[in-house]
Amino acid sequence: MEAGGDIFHMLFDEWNFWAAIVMIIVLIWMFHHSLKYRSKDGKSRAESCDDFKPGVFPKENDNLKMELTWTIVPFILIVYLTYIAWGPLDEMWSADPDAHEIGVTANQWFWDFDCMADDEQDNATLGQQNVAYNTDGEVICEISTIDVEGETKPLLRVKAQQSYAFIMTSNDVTHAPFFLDWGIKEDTQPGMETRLHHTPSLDEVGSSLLMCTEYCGKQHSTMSAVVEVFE
Ligand SMILES: [Cu+2]
Repeated sequence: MEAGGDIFHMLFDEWNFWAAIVMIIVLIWMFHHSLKYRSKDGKSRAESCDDFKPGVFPKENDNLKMELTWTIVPFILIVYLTYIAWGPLDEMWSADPDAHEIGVTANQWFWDFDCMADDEQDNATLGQQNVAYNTDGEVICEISTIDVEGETKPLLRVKAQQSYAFIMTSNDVTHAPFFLDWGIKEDTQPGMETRLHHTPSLDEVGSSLLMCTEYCGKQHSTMSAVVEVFE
């Protein structure tokens, strides 16, 4: 299974499926009980409550089997949903030694990318690399800019089916790049390195947005970039 997108979408569908099942059971239960236990003779509850004594638990209404059921069944469901939710975390935090590393530095309020090319592969000078090649000489990372509704935004181009590790940090406050179409995000912290892993699939060929999803100041909402996957 591919990292990122697919696994997140499957997880989303499965959570929605179980949420729908739980909702249906709760709604049927609620309407059934509202109708079945309705006061029939028009009396108020206080009048119709048979022998109700304040402060005394009505033991005759107790039902251990039912209490155990509504404790144990949801517990099993929650444990199961928690377990399957670990899958994507494992994918995006995995350490693929063959992944091509891309630097991501967050600033108020823009993104800096770095293709981190090997010096042997291209003779670019030290510092930020705007392009990187694989051993076959194909471009696997390219950085430029793009006009988005009149504003210049960074454009990061990456190759489908190539494994990437994003090595991330921040120059000022906490930010959180969210690769919208890939469904992955992670905080960036000043003075700390965080990582994200993703292998774009052929289904992800095309452009999508990267947005900051940790409020970082007045221009937080404009802190975006375009990520393009090419074949
Ligand atoms: Cu931000």
